[in-house]
Amino acid sequence: MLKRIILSAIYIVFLVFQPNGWATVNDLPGGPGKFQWNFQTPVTEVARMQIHLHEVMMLICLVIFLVVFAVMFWSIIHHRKSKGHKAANFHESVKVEIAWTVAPFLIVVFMAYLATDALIAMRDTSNSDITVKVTGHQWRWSYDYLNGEGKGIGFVSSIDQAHRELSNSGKITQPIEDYLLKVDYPMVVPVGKKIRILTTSTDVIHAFAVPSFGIKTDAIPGFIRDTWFKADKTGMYYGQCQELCGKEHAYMPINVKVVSAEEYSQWVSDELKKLVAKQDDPNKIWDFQELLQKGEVVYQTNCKVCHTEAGKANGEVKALDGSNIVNDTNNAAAISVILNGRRNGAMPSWKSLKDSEIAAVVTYIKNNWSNKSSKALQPQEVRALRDN
Ligand code: HEC
Ligand SMILES: [Cu+2]
Repeated sequence: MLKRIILSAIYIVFLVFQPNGWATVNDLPGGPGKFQWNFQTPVTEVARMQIHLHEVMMLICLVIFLVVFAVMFWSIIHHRKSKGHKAANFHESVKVEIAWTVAPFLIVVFMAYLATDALIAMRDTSNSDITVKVTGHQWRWSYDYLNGEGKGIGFVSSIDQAHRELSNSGKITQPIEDYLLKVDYPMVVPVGKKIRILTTSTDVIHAFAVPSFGIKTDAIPGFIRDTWFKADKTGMYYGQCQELCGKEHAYMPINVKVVSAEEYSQWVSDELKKLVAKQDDPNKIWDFQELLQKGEVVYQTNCKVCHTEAGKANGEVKALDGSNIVNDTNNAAAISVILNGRRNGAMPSWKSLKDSEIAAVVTYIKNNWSNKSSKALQPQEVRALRDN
């Protein structure tokens, strides 16, 4: 009853202040629910341990709360002045001081004792079946499968562009189940296998978190940290970056698809086939139209966030439209800005893109808006400028 009243009140607040926002979500199996009050449904042993621990701790807090307030109110009522009570005088009572030091100490030690199993389980990344390196970038995640049958698979996972645009427009008329949680390439893992995650970052601190797995680990540039999970149910699970990392922080969701062992093998073989197909023939000469088309896709997914659709200046981001570097007849300047980044990563390094992707995006920015070079730039030119 009380819950209903409070929920209705929250609905009304949402209705008044966010006429579109409240219609944008629905309960999501394996993810957050609408007006969810408690943790997301756990699908790992660690997540269940954490929730259990949380409940026990809350109970301990509740008991302490009740005892302290009972004593307090009882004292206030029974020792009040109007009853003519004379205050007892026990300043610097050694007994009381020992009691209020020892009692909390014992309570804290007891709580630590309860938490030990869960903490050890969370940190134990040994004997994993699969290791995946997860790298945070402003503002997307990339995944690299380091061992097992999927070894060699690697991809960048970005928020669904349609969702991202809807968020800006604010014009959402019907609920979208995985609103702002959908990505182009979810991380895929087999059910019931211990997955070790290594986290790191290429720019600022991000945090990789999936609540239903009970994991949250910072991704720190220059450091590698690890965590693990073993999902015991197939399905789609969601998380978000949980360390404020800049303007698009709210738009770097995490989507883990847990599948059966057979489906995983199938996915791996499909991905490996795609990898082979994607491996560009380094000597291929691309034609202009092909590069423009590919370049537009690369630009939309990687560059548009900062450089805008129109290629105009955007705060500290320099305009590409009319830029001297971009229009320089020598391509090396533009390629090396893209390969190496600028100003400590304000313009990120795009070394992780393939030669053909960089060649395509440079061709695209050299021939879009008012820029016109009408010349195709080949992947070899990029290869030649890589320092490795
Ligand atoms: C995180 C934001 C961000 C993203 C994403 C980004 N850039 Fe930049 N870019 C910048 C900033 C900031 C500068 C200006 C750096 C400076 O002050 O020298 C810049 C500068 C450049 C320049 C040099 C322009 C000039 O005239 O000096 C080029 C070329 C460029 N970016 C291309 C790209 C391409 C291609 C992509 C996509 C693959 C991309 N950028 C993605 C932020 C970004
Ligand atoms: Cu982040």
